[in-house]
Formats: sequence, C-alpha cells, structure tokens
Amino acid sequence: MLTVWGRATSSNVQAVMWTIAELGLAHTRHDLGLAYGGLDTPEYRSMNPNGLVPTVQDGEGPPMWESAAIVRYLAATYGDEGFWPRDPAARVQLDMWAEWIKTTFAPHFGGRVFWPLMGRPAGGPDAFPAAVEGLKPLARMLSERIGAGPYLAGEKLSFADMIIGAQLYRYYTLDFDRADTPALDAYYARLSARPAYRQHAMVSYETLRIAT
Ligand SMILES: N[C@@H](CCC(=O)N[C@@H](CS)C(=O)NCC(=O)O)C(=O)O
Repeated sequence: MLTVWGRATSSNVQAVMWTIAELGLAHTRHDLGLAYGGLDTPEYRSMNPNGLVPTVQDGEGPPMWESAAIVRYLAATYGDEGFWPRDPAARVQLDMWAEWIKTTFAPHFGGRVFWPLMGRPAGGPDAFPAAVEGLKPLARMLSERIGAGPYLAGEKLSFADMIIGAQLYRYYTLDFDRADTPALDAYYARLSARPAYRQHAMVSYETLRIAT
C-alpha cells in the first residue's frame, strides 16, 4: 500500500497520482499543503525536510520526496518494460525529456506564465509577454519530439509521459497565446482520453487563484 501526502491541486502530486493510477497501485492520499497546511510539523519535516508536497511511502519503506524521483521509483518497481525500459540506453532517450520538462519547461511555464495568470506576477510589465514568447520555442521543441507519437516512447505509455503530461492540463486550459504545435495538441488530446489522466491530472486550479 502506498501512502501519498499532498493536495490534489499540486501538479507534482498529479504526476505521482497519475502514475499510481496508470499502474493500478493501491494507495491512500492525505491532503496537505497550501490551505490544508501540515507541511511545517516535525512529523512531516522528518519525512520531507524540504517541506513540500508530494511525499510518498511504499508500505513501511523510507519516505520519498521529489515527484520525478517518485515517478521513477514507481515505474522501476511496478512498471513493465514499456513503462520503464530496463536498458539504460533506451531509457535515457525518454528520461532526458522528463528531466528537461522538470528543469526547463516547467519552471518557465509554472513560474513565469501559470502563476502570473493566477494573480502572482513575476517581474515588471514586460515580463509576462516575454515569458509567453519564450515558451513558444520550448513547446515547439516538445511537439517535434512527440511527432506522431502516440506517446513519447512511441506506442507505449512510459514514466516520461507522466512527468511531461502533468504540465499540459494547465498549459492547454489557461488563456494565453500558445505556439502552433499540432503534434503536442494531438498528444494532449490522447492523454485527455485516458481515465487516469482525467481523474488525476485534469484537476481545477481555481482554488490557487489569488484574488486581485
Ligand atoms: N521539485 C519538487 C517541487 C515540489 C513543490 O514545489 N511542491 C509544491 C506544490 S506543486 C508545494 O509543496 N507547495 C507548497 C504547498 O503546497 O503548500 C517536486 O517535484 O516534488
């Protein structure tokens, strides 16, 4: 049994929950973070000294944090060869995109586009238009890599889709000027047709909006 600590409105929790659902793993989840609080207690900090969500425990095992590391753990432990290629040379071709999403796309999109649209500006008046323009080549790059797909690895859904796809509900449902990326659009449409994605990644972010 997996135990997950973290609110369903966190995109990092969503990546983990979507993975758990795709793999069909038994779990319980406790709401923590933002309005729920609970991140500063000694008990939580002893599991996750970073004081963020998600945190996951597999049975009586040691607590895990950092969502992408957790997704990789779940994929390596419970995924089949398609979900987690055992050959490092095959896996790195997916993992480099998962890492790029976490270190390049997500900080740009989250910090400079998503949160400003939620009422938390980042920088001066030119910052938002510049961020929107700067996101376009990143989206085009991802779209070209996805190509005909249907998934990042081709026919099989993999751990890397969990890390990439968790960004896309927000990306496609917010009101801003997106790049023309037909392959990425089609990929998002395919993800949106998956029940596990709909349940865990297509979660309203309206409670995150800061009244201005
Ligand atoms: N790199 C970390 C980032 C974790 C993170 O920033 N979590 C956010 C939610 S997405 C958080 O805990 N925010 C504080 C809160 O929810 O109260 C991961 O991928 O797990």
